[in-house]
Amino acid sequence: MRPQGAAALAGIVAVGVAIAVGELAAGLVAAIPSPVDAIGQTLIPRFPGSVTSWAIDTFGVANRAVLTSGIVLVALLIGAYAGTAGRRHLATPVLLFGGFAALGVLTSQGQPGAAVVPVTLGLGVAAAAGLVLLRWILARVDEDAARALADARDTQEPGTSSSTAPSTDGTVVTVPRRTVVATAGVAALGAVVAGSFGRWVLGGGVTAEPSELSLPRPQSSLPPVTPAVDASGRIEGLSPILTPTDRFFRIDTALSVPRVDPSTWSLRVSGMVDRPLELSLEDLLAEPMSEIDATIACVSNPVGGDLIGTARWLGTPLADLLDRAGVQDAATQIVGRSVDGWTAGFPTELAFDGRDAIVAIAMNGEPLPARHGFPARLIVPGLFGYVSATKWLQEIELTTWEGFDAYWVPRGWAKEGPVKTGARIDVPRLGERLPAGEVVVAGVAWAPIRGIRGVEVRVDDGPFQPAELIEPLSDQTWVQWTATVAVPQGDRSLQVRAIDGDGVVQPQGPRPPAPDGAEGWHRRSIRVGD
Ligand SMILES: Nc1nc2c(c(=O)[nH]1)N[C@H]1C(S)=C(S)[C@@H](COP(=O)(O)O)O[C@H]1N2
Ligand SMILES: [Mo]
Repeated sequence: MRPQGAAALAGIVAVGVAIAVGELAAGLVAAIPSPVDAIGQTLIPRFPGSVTSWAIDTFGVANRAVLTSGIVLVALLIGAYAGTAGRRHLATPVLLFGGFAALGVLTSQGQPGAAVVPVTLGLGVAAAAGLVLLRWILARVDEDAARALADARDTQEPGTSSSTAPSTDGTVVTVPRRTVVATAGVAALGAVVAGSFGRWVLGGGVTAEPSELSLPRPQSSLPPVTPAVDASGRIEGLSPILTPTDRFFRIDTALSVPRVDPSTWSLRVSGMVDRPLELSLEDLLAEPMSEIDATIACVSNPVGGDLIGTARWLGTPLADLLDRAGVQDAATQIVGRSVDGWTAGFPTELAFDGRDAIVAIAMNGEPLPARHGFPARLIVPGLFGYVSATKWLQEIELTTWEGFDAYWVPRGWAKEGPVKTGARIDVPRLGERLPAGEVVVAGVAWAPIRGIRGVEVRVDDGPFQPAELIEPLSDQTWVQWTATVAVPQGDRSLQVRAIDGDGVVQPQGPRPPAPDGAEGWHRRSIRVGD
């Protein structure tokens, strides 16, 4: 291996180690946000809306991972440069590593819960670890190169011309691979293990706070979900009527899950109200609680997609809090603001029109997990998440409709986000081979808060036939449906459409998710017979 190559490798590994130490520190110390995420979070709002939308369309839920990988990749490339430059002058890597640490410290200051001293210490240690490792490997590389050069001079006898002898300008001097590769390998492995552990913790792997909370009882409880109201026990592959929390979709702009300290957290009701409120978590838990079943959906959910789920939420009615604060007549918009500065807004009247809008503190009988907004979030049945479902809620601000555009609006998404009527085929599964004859088709359909009046299925482009509806939990939730249809042999497709509670047939579309939600009748290809 040539010394320059070895030096570049050393630089890459050293940056990897520095990043890993930074992520590990972030995982272990709540006041240190992930440096990689901090840089990413600072970049995101600076991207034009078209770039953000493109990234979400192209990479879907993975867009976060793509951004963080990109940042790490660029850092590793700069590391390769730092390594080669560092053979001559250690000043270059010192500047680059120091610069990265400084960038991490600066960008972290916009992150929730960040404290300057721990961040500076953590990133200082991370940069120092990388530099010490780099210096050590570079010293070995130079020693080995010098020795190889000396050996080459000794063995080169006068008058012989050996094709294997290295030239004295050093260009083909080789370094014993073992030292560099072994050190680099061990360091890289350590970096991967430490970095992954840090990321795992940041991703919500350890969430001590939520489980410690004891939940208040609702004023009246909903009946338990029995097999009679959940057909998923009978039909394999059908979505359960309540989505288990660990299978619930997650969508947000947070690169790492905000970890809120329940002892210092508070919720404000502010803006155009006569009596602004501020509630600690204890205060909030003491409010009257209601239990509601509601389906929430993401505007980015494609036809047939799974960015939709139903949970039994526990929370205090939004209307009660607002009445207490005294909403002024001119306040036409309710804006939810999260601890990480994200916002969502919807018309004030929707908190008072009879739907069960709540400040939720629990889902499916457990305190909200960190991923889903611990300690509190808004749930407004019938509205897409991006206009309503603020997680890690910190402030409910009353303002005017014209006076404020929430996070996704300037990025090209519609200002109003009612959930569109939709239906999805869960069974049979994609590409499933089935015996000829009668085929059981099943799935879910939703039109919160209008409810579902009917669901119809058809084979290929044949006539639509009515499906059977399982008794819904409420008009705010999806319904399960099943149908048994005769399917002739061959490559076939099944298609579904829903009819909402007002009797309106779901539009055929197709339309993409942007700017206000996808439209289309979900179709599934199957193979029947041999
Ligand atoms: N703080 C915060 N809350 C947020 C978001 C976000 O980016 N930040 N995304 C919203 C969007 S777009 C959706 S679809 C829902 C998803 O909720 P879930 O992740 O609990 O399923 O959260 C909403 N709440
Ligand atoms: Mo969303």
